[in-house]
Amino acid sequence: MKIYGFPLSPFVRKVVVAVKEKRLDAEVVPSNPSDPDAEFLAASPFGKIPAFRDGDFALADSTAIITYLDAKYPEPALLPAAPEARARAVWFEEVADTVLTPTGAPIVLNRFLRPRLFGTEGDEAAAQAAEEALAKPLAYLESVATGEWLVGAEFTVGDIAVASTVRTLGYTGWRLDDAAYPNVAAWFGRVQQREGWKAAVATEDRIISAAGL
Ligand SMILES: N[C@@H](CCC(=O)N[C@@H](CS)C(=O)NCC(=O)O)C(=O)O
Repeated sequence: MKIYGFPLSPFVRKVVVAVKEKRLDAEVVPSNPSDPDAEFLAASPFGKIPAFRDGDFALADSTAIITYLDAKYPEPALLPAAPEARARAVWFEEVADTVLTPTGAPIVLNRFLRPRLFGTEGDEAAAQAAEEALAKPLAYLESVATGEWLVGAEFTVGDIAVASTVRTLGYTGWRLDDAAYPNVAAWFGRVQQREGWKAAVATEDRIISAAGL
């Protein structure tokens, strides 16, 4: 199994965590959308990360890849069986992918990618505005993160996606305000204690340090 991408991306990390939660083995192949090679492009026709290969089967997009993984390797399930829980898991994945990540993206771009990777100056005003805009999705998550996991008793793709975005923001120096968001902070603490998460972070740390970041 191969995962193409760079685990600084919350979308790539989602797949790495899902693989580790399922106790599967995958090689993470560092792949750069700005300098794609043929093997990566064969799995990701639009050059986006993550991409994935399992034998002859290749696919891109974190949601599509995790859908495949959960169907092919069902234990432990990341998409619950009960209709309500399954839909809520996908909802939280969407909150992460389409609200939290894009809202926080100017922080990542202007406080990490531009100054650390691209060697250009970040737009601090844009980062500051994004930090303020994060209050709305964080307040929402605070109001619902009252159980063990976001959907309740089951750890799901929704937990993976939201936690993955929080971790990427951490690369910029941004920190979750524990006093303002105690439920989210306690939930994130529980995610970080999971063996699958810890294994994914260990893989990530190796890749980031090999890249000199
Ligand atoms: N919906 C996609 C989003 C993937 C995505 O936007 N990845 C970004 C990195 S975080 C990317 O590849 N950007 C480069 C590009 O769009 O060329 C997923 O869930 O995998």
